[in-house]
Amino acid sequence: MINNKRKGPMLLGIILTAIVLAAFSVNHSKATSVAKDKTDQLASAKEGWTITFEDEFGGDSIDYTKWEHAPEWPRKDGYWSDEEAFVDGNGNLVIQISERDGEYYSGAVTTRNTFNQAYGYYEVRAKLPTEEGFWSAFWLMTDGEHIIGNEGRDGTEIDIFETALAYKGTDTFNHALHWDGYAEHHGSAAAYPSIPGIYEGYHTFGLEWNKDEYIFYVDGEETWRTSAGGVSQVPAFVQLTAEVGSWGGNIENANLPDQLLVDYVRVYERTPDAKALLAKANELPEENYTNGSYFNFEMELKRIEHQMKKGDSTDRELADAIENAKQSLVHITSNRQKLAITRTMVTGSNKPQEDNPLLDSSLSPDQLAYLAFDDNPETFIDYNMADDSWIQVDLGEGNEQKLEWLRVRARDYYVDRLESAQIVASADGENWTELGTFEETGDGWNIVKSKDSSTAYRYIRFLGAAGSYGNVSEVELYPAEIHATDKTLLASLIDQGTQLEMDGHGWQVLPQALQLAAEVYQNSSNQTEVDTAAVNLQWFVTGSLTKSFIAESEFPGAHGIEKSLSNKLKGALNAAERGNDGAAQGKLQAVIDQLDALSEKVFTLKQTGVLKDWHYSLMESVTE
Ligand SMILES: [Ca+2]
Ligand SMILES: [Ca+2]
Repeated sequence: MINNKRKGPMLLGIILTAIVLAAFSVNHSKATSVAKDKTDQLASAKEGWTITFEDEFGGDSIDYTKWEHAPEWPRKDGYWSDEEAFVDGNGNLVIQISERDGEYYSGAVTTRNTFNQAYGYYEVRAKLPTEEGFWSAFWLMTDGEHIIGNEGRDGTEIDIFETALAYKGTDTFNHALHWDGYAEHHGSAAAYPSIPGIYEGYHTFGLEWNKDEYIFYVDGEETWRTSAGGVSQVPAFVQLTAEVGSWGGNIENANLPDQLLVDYVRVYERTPDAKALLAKANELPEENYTNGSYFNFEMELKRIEHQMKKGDSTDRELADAIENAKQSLVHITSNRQKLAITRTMVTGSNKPQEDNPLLDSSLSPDQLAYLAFDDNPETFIDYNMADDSWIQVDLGEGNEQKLEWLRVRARDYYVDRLESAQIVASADGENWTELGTFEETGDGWNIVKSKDSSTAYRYIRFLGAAGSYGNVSEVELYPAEIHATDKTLLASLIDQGTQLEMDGHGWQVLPQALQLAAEVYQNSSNQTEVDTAAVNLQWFVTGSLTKSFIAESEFPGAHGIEKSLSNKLKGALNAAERGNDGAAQGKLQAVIDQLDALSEKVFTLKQTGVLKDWHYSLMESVTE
């Protein structure tokens, strides 16, 4: 994320300048670009949005941490040239069009290697050039524009403004979208607003790009709203360019040089609602994930919640942390074996295929249906209309299965088309029972637990949602029977404990506790035994973590307290070894209380928030 943070005194100067200038600003907004530049800096805050990129083009050089020149090479009827893009020292980027020795040159800058973003709000304030034979543009581009298929969802050229029609003396310019390359499969859409005075003075051109549509603005007024191409889902870079070509008229008629003057470029993203995201993450059902991954996930959510309460993190930082925590979850199906589905088990309803450049049109309905079971997420089903469509698996007589988990993957870029898709099952191929419906779908695997894992079924069907195209790239079915013991939490704690021991931070009793846990890990396939061993080890790992933090704090009484706690832990460990009875639990709880009190004491002495934060999440995890 690029964010040009300004220092306090400078900001104060800007505010004072703004107040002084306010009285003159109405009719003199472009009288001096220094004044214009500084007043605008106050406007970059935008309610509900967070700025992710901005350049006010102050200073005496292009900021090359933000921009680079587009490569110098022939571009249509001219050349892109580094010389023709520069800042004017008055707060403007200049994209110039020049003639030198009978050749035409124009400027072009890009954020290709410095800044890319999907979605958001993009705004430029600029004074447009008016001469003939070229056009200037503020546009977003991605290499994905050239990928044929998926319309513009996998990449679209988004032209926020282009000025090719300036030379006609009209007030018309254009917004445009291009996708699927520029040749045979080229798709495009455009709008040609006419705004009196658009080629005089400075104007703002804005684009809101969200998951559903593009909304274009000029001077704050909406000028075009469209979802043409299906709306790009991939990050794009920002470009300011001019290029020579006959679309803009005859360059020989131009008085050159001419210039596009750019006052600023600002890019925002919607400020994420970290609080709502955290609440949603907390609702993820524990039983769907491995114990180990869910334990670490919960710890991380508690840490994030505490960080949120402290109030010194941005919503973006919190939202990213929540997303990372979710990504670390391991679904329980990763411990299971999916049903093996072979080609001959699969049949498909006789629905015509969509005419899609990504699909082999010679596939029979059954071959098409098998694309959902070929272990390749890039192959998918695409019907003209999915209503009443199905793909069926016949497991065969005597091979009926009880199913517990159902997983589906959407076709890339079309996750919403999977919403309301269903999996149903039947013993006789005639009477069908719903096993699950995919209500909300997203990228990657969408998983539902079967509503009936106690009945063995021979026939399973995937039903495309009515009104959709049946787009599904993979279907996986997981039987109820295969149920491996989940040792991921115990493994994770053994790893943590071993690391503490290796780093010399462990309690004296930690090796003993690790040995006990390792024996259970190796020998037991009883889930209760494994979980109990994990809970016990967790407390010793926690105690050892506390020890390492005492050493760091250089707390004078630490060693005495450590010794006392170590003895208590030893007693608790012995009790735990004798069996997981109430007395052992009670002793361990007493140790936890001691750790808690110790932490408070050290915290008071150190007067540092770091210690408290660290301990907050630690204690919550062990006392619950
Ligand atoms: Ca495409
Ligand atoms: Ca596939």
